[in-house]
Amino acid sequence: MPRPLLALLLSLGLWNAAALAAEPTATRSLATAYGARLKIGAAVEPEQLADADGVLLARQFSSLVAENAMKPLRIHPQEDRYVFGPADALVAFAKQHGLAVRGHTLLWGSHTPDWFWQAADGQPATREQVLQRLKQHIATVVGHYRGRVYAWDVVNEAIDPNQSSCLRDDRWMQVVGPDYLAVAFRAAHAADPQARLFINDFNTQEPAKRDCLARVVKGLLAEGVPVQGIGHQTHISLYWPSLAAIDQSLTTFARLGLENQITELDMSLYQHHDYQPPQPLAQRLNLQAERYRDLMALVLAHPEVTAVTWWGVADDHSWLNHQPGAPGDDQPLLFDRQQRPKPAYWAVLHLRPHE
Ligand code: 9MR
Repeated sequence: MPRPLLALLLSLGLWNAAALAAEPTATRSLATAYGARLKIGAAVEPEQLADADGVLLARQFSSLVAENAMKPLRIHPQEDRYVFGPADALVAFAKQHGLAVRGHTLLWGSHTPDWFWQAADGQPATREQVLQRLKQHIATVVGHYRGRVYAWDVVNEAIDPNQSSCLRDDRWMQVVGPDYLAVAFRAAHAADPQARLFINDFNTQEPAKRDCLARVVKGLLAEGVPVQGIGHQTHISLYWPSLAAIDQSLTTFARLGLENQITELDMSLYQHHDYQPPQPLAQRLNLQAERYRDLMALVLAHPEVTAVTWWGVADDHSWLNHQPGAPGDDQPLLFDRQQRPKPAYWAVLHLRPHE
């Protein structure tokens, strides 16, 4: 279908009906449409693999990430106990269906298990003890998935533009200091030299945060720390932020010679903490399609972007529906609660014609 015609259908709100009539999803997929240009991923919990979301994941996507199963609290709940089973199930599913795997995450300050900070005698753990545990944790987890996880979010949500250091004032900073980042990246690289290593954060398009992130990463690169890319979470809404801000952020990191990935994409149909949207639902679903199309066009104009991962498979399972105060009926992804393609799906699919 020619682009102008599609644009017209979109603007008339007829995209979904027209596209659905034209082609069944069973024969088209995001994975084939985006082929070698971009990995198209989704976050998933092990329990979803056996249900309709699992079928859709295998059919439409070329990559997956564990929504929670690889986080330190889940995979390493006690110093002498690793729980690999649930994450192993995701990796086995990926292998069975030919999907790549992103690893999320090796270090997330506010989500570090308590045992990291405690010595055996009940006293606080020393700096050396904490660093030793960090190295052990990363060596074990990255080693376990060596060759099977192609990219890791080594450090998640460390940046805080309100701190002079640009780093969040959490226990890692208080007990270890800024060196924890370099230690984490070096440990991950040693455990799997082929894995692509990312620093991952939200609101990377906000100028102050973007500039802080750039400063921290430049510092790491100057020390020879193996950081290959920036993970831009991209939890956005219909109304915020501007795509120009996202463009500027991608450009900032591309100029540093880094790879960019969109790692946790979703687009709320609500404004932040405002659940009285100005437009009716059908109109917002079409606006969502247009904005997803424009975002993907922007991504395609950035050759250093190598993957786009949605933070969920379909609207039946999204963290946005479990936020305090949220009505629980948000629809931020490409497929609806019955795994049917939404206008946003067709917009994203047709932007990249089958190769
Ligand atoms: O979607 C995840 C939710 O199920 C968890 O309860 C929560 C805490 O572990 O994390 C959510 O995922 C987050 C991701 O790991 C990091 N960026 C923000 C995501 C949404 O909160």
